[in-house]
Amino acid sequence: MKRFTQRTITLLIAAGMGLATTAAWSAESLQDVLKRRNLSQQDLLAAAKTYVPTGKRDEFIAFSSGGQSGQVIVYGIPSMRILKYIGVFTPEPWQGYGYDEESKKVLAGGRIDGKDITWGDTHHPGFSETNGEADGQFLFINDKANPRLAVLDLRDFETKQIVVNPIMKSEHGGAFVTPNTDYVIETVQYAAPLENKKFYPLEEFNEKYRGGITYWKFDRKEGKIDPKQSFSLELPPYSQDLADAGKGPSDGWSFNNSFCSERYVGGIEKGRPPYEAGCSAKDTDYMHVINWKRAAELVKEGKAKKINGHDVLMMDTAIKEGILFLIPEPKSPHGVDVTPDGTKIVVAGKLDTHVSVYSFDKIMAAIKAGKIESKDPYGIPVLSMKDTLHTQVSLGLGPLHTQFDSKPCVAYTSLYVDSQVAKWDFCEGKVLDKISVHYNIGHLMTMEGDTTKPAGRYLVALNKLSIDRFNPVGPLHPQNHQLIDISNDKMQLIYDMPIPLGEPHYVVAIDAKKLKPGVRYKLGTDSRTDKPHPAAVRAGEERTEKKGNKIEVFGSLIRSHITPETIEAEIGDEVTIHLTNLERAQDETHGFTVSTYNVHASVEPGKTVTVKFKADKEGVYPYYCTEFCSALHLEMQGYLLVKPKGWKATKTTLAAGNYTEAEYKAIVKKVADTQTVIDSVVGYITSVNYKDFPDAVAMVEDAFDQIGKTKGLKEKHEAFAAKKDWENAALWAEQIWQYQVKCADLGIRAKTHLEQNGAKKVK
Ligand code: K7E
Ligand code: CUA
Repeated sequence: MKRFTQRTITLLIAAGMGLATTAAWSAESLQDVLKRRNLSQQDLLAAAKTYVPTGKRDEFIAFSSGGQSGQVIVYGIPSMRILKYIGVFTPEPWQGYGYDEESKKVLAGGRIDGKDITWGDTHHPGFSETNGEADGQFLFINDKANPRLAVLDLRDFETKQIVVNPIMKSEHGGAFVTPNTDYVIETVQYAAPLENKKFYPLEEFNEKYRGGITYWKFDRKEGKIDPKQSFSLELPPYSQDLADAGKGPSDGWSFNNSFCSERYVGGIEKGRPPYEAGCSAKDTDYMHVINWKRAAELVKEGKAKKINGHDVLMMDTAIKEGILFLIPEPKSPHGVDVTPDGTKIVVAGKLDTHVSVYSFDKIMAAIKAGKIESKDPYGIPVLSMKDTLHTQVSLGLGPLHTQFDSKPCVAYTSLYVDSQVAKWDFCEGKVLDKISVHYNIGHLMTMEGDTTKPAGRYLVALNKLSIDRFNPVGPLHPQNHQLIDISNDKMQLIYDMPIPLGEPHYVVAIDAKKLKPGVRYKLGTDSRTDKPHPAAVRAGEERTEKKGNKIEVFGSLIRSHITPETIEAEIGDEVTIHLTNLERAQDETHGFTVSTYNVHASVEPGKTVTVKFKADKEGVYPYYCTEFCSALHLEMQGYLLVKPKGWKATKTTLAAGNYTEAEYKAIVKKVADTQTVIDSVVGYITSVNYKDFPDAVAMVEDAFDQIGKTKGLKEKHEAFAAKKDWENAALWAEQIWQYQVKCADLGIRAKTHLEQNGAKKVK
């Protein structure tokens, strides 16, 4: 401990004085390295395109589905460095997600039939949009297994809401956003009865099982989905798959594909041919074309039926009102993507080499002219492919998903079977380039590639198999996100990134400049509701209340101290601990846990968090801060004492330490030395225009806050010294140093921040 503090002070002094040792530069040349590591010129080019030097940042930020992990993975492009995992459908301990009361409420929104579901099969993240462009405010993501949708706020990258689909038993097509985020679209995957907990035998599949599409109303001001204003359309039991919202001229319409429109029900154990055979027998399935704007009006006019308390427009109504049409599409399609200008819809038929490009104008013309080719078994009008197709292009085997370039008419489609990306022209209908990926690509993604203004530059191939690409880690392999440079005519593969957290079906990326996340909360915020936390405290307001067998702690966290330092309970008490992080400095997060009580909180600057448990075991349980927040982090501790019923104290004094005069004097000297450091840092800060830098101002405020706490302590330790009470003298002097260290740490960080951001001298 002694040596540590000596070292700390040396470091502080060195940093404060701006002394730094220069590392000796490596003598190895670039040529040497190329040879030693067996790298080609091509490798070097790829490295130059992806390497983000230390201290520099990425151009785009990607939000990837975390697949079966039920989370979202955030990474930078082109470096492919992982920045964060965000807990969404699954508890995530680092963020306290599912271990503190506020986030438990979010997860509880995802309960189904009163039961917790602690995982999710996330597939499709989607950004909120303004006029068809990604606006960087919100992210939505679906859970295919348990039909749910989550809302993430990109101001703090936290999950704020989970909603359960009221009529679906599984979904796939979500989350697709309308151009101004009025609605988030979700579609059924596997048909089932729409009424909850209702059994019908598979023999009644055609009559009683249904598909559907839900339009979740998003309230941007509240940052939440409003289930009451949301509605669905009943659809035939044709495994509806992915969807996309129209944009520009096609705004107000949505498109989704389907497979197994054969409505085949397997049963190989009863001697019937299996699902795969029955579900791909026909040459075509159906694209669904829906006028959602009109549908929303019809719901307002009271034309919907309530199913499970939710507004559902039945097929009959949709047909009668002329808002639902089908168009044949090559069999077992997967992706459906509207072009950035909103004039065309691209569908890829997994079991067909073609992508089909439909013209929105032609679709509208056919509807207007009443050119109905046939009706499906439910009476839905079917338009003909011939009347509505713009072009078909043969790209290769297993086309799945399509994304767009910043260059007009240029699209990229993944070829699952061929393990390739095809670059092609959807206006002219011709292939432009192809590149091999490793292996079996599912989705692909270009920067802001499903908006009205794709940014081009990079493409990420999300490959299902990585086989031999990475160091082996057992039979379960990571997947491979491969980065491809698309800024030139020829595509170039430039990076392999293993994804170690489930199968990420899809990812979206946004220009990093569009994201404006905060670095601190307004003091006392409940981050999950974005409202003031009722149990927040300011410094000095901390208290513990006991009512009957309920103990409620209103505590605080600040370097390097938890208030209170002890919590005393009797066995069986219900303990609620609210903690407010009083810090304002950037990245000064404290964590909190109590030994063996399975609670954890991440308390970022300004946040208030609650943990709750029943003290059902007698004993002594340390609690501590779980983030290495400061030099005295390990000392950020306390005890929960759970006493047996009716326990009485017999000893009332704590053990005394043996401090000498020499030790006291050494501490006083240390305090004086540290003050010199602080004075020099303060001298620098006040010599520049630090007030123009809000982050620096916040740190300086925090620093003064800390040093302000030393008031009166000098008199105190000197009074004890006069009485030769060396223990109290030494410890009160030491407490001054504690505050000084925190003050100096903040000051030095403010200084560094100012230097790095070009602060100027003022007179
Ligand atoms: Cu795997 Cu979009 Cu769910 Cu295609 S999906 S690959
Ligand atoms: Cu706070 Cu460690």
